[in-house]
Amino acid sequence: MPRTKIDTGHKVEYLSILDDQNKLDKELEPDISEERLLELYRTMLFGRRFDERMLNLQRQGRIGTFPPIKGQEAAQMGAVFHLRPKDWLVPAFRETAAEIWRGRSPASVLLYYNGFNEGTIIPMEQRDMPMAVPVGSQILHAVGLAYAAKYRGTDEVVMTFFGDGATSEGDFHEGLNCAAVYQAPVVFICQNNHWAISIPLQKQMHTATIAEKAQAYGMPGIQVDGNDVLAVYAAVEEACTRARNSDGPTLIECVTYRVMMHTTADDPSRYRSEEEVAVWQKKDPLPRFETYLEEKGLLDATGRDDLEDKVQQQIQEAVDAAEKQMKELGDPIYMFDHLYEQLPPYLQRQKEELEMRLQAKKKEADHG
Ligand SMILES: Cc1ncc(C[n+]2csc(CCOP(=O)(O)OP(=O)(O)O)c2C)c(N)n1
Ligand SMILES: [Mg+2]
Repeated sequence: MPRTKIDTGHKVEYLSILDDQNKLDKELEPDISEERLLELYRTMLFGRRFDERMLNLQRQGRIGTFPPIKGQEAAQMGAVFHLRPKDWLVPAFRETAAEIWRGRSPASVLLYYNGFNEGTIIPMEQRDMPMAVPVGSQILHAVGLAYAAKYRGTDEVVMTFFGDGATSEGDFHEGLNCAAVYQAPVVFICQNNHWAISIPLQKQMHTATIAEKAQAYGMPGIQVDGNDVLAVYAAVEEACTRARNSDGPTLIECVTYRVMMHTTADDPSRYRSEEEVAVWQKKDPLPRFETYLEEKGLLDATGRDDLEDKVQQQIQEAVDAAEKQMKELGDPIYMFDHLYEQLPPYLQRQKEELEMRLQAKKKEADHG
């Protein structure tokens, strides 16, 4: 019996609409109303400025460790913008812009990164799952939600985000397989930002793309320029339509870059070059989208300044509200209170360390 070849019929499609030289492919330009285009821009700008402010707050000791999103605003907003309130968002831990657009208050983000349980509360009617720090675990939750939506005969869509590193977890493979078998209405958004802490993409996998992994599970997969918000928007629109029409899941690989550190506890200069970062800074999604809007006559210098002012004001209000609430709440030490009747030794040690740090902080404040 000679060896034969099975033609799976698949090639990986790559989509870019507004390239990094700002050349627009008119034929592929998605049909988005002027109002929605500006809203999309506002949310991306908010995501960027809030991230910058959080970094300042962290460096001033006013919030704890957090993972910056800078450079990934298009991948997040171009995707989540398609969700209706009755759809589900299942984030990882780097989707601050997407979560805020869905309705999470920026103040609650600040509370969360200061260790207050109050920063994790999601209103019952809001169909968002909490941030998932165990890498890849949220993928399974998304598939379960989508299976339930299908079982109940709704047209709800579930969108989940994860990184390139998460594709090495068993949860990713189990999740995609299960979603395809049950034709569950999930949109899998992989933000391939080239790094999983200090592990570069080429040490994470041996395939040319992440999108091609969809083929093995029997679902459509596409790679898009994740710094081109129009390309993300167009690809995710197709995927959401597919999910709503009971045509199953899709994997979308958004090629982007983590411009900043993994979290504020990380120093990327120890493992990557400045030259590499500089290449990606030139592909920054925000100026690219700004130029597009300017050329359409939707944005000018005055409009941009006004928006910057409004965004900064909103951020300041959030910081003030969070700091006021934190003062009222006191110390976040009660985070240890309700999980165990008796704390295991490792948590007891963490509690004591936090108590010590909080006392030192108080002393420092008292001495001006
Ligand atoms: C199961 C698990 N293993 C390890 C970690 C530690 N960890 C946190 S983030 C991360 C890398 C994630 O990389 P990626 O999925 O590419 O997401 P990114 O941080 O780039 O957004 C690791 C290993 C974790 N949180 N959970
Ligand atoms: Mg990554």
